[in-house]
Amino acid sequence: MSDDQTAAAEIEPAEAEIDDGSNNQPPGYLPPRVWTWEKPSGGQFANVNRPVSGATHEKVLPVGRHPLQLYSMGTPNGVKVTIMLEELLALGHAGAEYDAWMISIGDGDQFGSGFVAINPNSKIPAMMDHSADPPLRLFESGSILFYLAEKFGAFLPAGQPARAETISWLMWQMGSAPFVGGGFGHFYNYAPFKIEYAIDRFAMETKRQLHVLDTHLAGSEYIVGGEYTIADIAIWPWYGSMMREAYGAQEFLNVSEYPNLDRWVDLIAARPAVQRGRMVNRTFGGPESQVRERHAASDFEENREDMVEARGGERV
Ligand SMILES: N[C@@H](CCC(=O)N[C@@H](CS)C(=O)NCC(=O)O)C(=O)O
Repeated sequence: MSDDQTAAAEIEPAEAEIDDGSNNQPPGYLPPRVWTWEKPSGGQFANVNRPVSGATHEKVLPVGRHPLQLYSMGTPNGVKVTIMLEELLALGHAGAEYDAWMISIGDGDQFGSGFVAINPNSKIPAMMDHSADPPLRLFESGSILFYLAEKFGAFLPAGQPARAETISWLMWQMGSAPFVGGGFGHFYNYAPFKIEYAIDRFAMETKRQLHVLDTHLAGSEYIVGGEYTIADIAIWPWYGSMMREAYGAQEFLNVSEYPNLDRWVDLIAARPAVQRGRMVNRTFGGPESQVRERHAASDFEENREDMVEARGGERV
């Protein structure tokens, strides 16, 4: 069989398995010839999911005083960028000062016209660099990390093979985590009911990925040898949270099987810039762990959510 034939065979519909639909979920369900958007899909986020792209409303985004303007939320994808910015500032790169504005994805802020103009894909994080002429837009967390690493010459090794290895792991993270969040997390936690087939499929893949990292980290202090890079910064928010608290699934996934990954999760978590970065644009956890918007380093001392709440909502 040629490669083309193999590929064609792999995308043939599995007709034998769907025949009369009696084994399907719900029983009797058969996919129509043409899918149409007739009802919300159910589950968390159903209110914001649509089968089309583009803006749903006019909304001009605020612009602060720093060159870098981040529009984001403290999810794992958002936290990658705030950790990177805090790390750059900790290294002394004053040009990495930034304003971090809240985009509340549960409220549909990602579909405002100003946000869509920066990211046509309507997902956080998105960023503008106003120090470029004309100002430059950035979307996709991996691309933002890569851009910042090149701009400041930091956290991306200059020489080979370390540079290639860093980019390989960065791309691994970008390609792999959707199976964890959009796959496992969705069906284990957010779906309106539990589907064994879906949970089995994505638990299998999530554990496989955790094992990839655990095996690699058995022989490597950081993701790329002895050097902390954007590969660590990209991987830690997703896989660190899978090891610690995400979806309340740690026992289910038996994460104690991954001691090398466990060591690395603590190693990264101990970094002060990581601790600051994960607080930015955060909307969950205790109010003392949240800095909803960040416009200056002093926000960590003055505008934590517990302090803002104590002042009746006033930021200083
Ligand atoms: N590949 C993208 C994924 C971004 C992404 O999925 N962002 C989520 C939050 S973690 C989002 O904005 N969801 C809103 C939506 O889907 O409407 C990246 O890494 O930047």
